[in-house]
Amino acid sequence: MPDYTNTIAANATENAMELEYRYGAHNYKPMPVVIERGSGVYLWDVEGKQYLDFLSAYSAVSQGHCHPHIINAMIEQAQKLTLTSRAFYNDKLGECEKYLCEYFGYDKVLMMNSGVEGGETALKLTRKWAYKVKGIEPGKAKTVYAAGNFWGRTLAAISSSTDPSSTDDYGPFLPGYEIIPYDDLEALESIFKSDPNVAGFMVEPIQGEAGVVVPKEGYLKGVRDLCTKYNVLFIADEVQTGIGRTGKRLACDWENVKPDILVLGKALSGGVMPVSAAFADDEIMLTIAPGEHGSTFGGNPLACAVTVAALEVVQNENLAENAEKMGQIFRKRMLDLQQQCSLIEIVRGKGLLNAIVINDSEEGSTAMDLCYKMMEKGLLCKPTHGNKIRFAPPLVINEAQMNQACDIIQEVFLQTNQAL
Ligand code: IF1
Repeated sequence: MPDYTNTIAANATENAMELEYRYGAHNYKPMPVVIERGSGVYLWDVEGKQYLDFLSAYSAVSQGHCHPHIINAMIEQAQKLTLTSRAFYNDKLGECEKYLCEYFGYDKVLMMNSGVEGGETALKLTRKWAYKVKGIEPGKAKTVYAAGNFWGRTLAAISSSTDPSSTDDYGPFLPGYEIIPYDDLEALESIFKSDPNVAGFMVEPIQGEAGVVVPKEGYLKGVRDLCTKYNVLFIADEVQTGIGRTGKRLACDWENVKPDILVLGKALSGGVMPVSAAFADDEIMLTIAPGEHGSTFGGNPLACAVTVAALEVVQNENLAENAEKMGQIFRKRMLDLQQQCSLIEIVRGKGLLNAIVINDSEEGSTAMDLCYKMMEKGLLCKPTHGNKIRFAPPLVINEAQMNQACDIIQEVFLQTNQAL
C-alpha cells in the first residue's frame, strides 16, 4: 500500500478533488465543489453546505434528486432482478416498452443506455431504412446535421461536430455526413434537393451544448414538411429537451410535429441510471433484425422499472406545466435584471432550459467568475462556450425556490456589474 499521508489534503473537499485529479483522467475540469447528497432541487457538499442545483446534471435530474418514487422502484427491482441480457426475456421490458410507446406515440422503441447510444441507434436505423426502404445504393447513404450540434462523445457523434474541442486529434471520422447551418430551412431544402442520397436529418429542437439556441418559430414545422416532401427521416434529438424540460412533453410538441425517429435519454430515468431510447414506427424500426444491433445493458429490468417510475413522476406531478410556469418567472426576472445590468447580453430559453449570454468574449472569464460567486452564495451552474451560462434546475422547483435562486443571481450580477 503506497503512503499517501502527505498528499491527502486537509479537508474533505480538497481530498476528494485531489483524488480525482491524481487517479482520474483529466477529461473534465469541474467546479471546485464536492457533492455528497441531493434531494429535490437541493444538493449538499461534503462540508454540509446547501445549494440550489441549476444544472440538474445537464437536464438529467428533471424529477429532482433522489425522487422517492423512482428510488423505491429501483430498490424494489434491484432486490429481485437487475440484468438478464437480451438473450432471454425479462418480465419488465415489455411492460416498459408498452408504457413508452403509449406515452410518446410510436409503434416501437429500442432501449439503450447513454444518450449517445440512443443517437447512434437512430443513425443506424436511418441507414438501414435508407437501403431497405428508400432504396439508396449500398454504402451511399448520407445524414445531415446542423452546425453547433452535440449528441455525445463517440466517434459517430463527434463526426458531426463543428466544435474543435470535441474533434481535435480524434480523426479519421465517419463518412456520409453533411453539415448545414442551424435554423436555416433554405439550406436544408437545398441539400435535400441536390442530393438524393440524403436519408436523414438529425437535429436538436433547441441546441443545448451550443448555449440553448432556440430556433425561430416554425422551424420544426418546416423541418417536418421538408423531410416529408423529400422522403428524408426527421430525427429529433430530444435527449436534453425532452420529457417536460421545455414546458411540453417534448420540445417538438411546441409545433405539433412528430419526428420519424425520436431520441430520448437523460431524464428518461430521472438521472438515476443511464437509460436512453430511440422511438420509431414499424416501417423504420423493423428494418433492424435480430442480432443486428443491441447492448448488454439496454432494456435491463432495473432500467425498465426506473424508467416507468421516472415518467410517472413527470405525469403525476405535472412537471411540464410546472417547467413552463417557472420558466416564465425566471425569464421575466432575468429580463428585468437585464434592464439594470449591462453584463447581460441575451436571456433566452424555453420552459426550464434557459441561458444568459454574458457581454464578454468566448475567451473572457466573466461568466466563470459569476458562476463562482453564485456558487459561494449557494447556487450551482456552469458556463458553456466561455460566455454563456445555462440555467436548468430540476422541474420540481417551486415558486419560492425559483425566486430565491433569482435573488442570488440578481445579487451576484448587480455586484459584478458595479465592479466593472
Ligand atoms: C458531457 C453539454 C449538455 C445532449 C444531446 C445527446 C447527448 C447529449 C442533445 C449525449 C449530452 C451532455 C453530455 C455532457 C455534457 C452535456 C451537455 F454541456 F455538452 F452541452 F447537456 F448540455 N444529445 N449532453 O445534450 O448523451 O451520451 O452524454 O448520455 O459531459 O459530455 P450522453
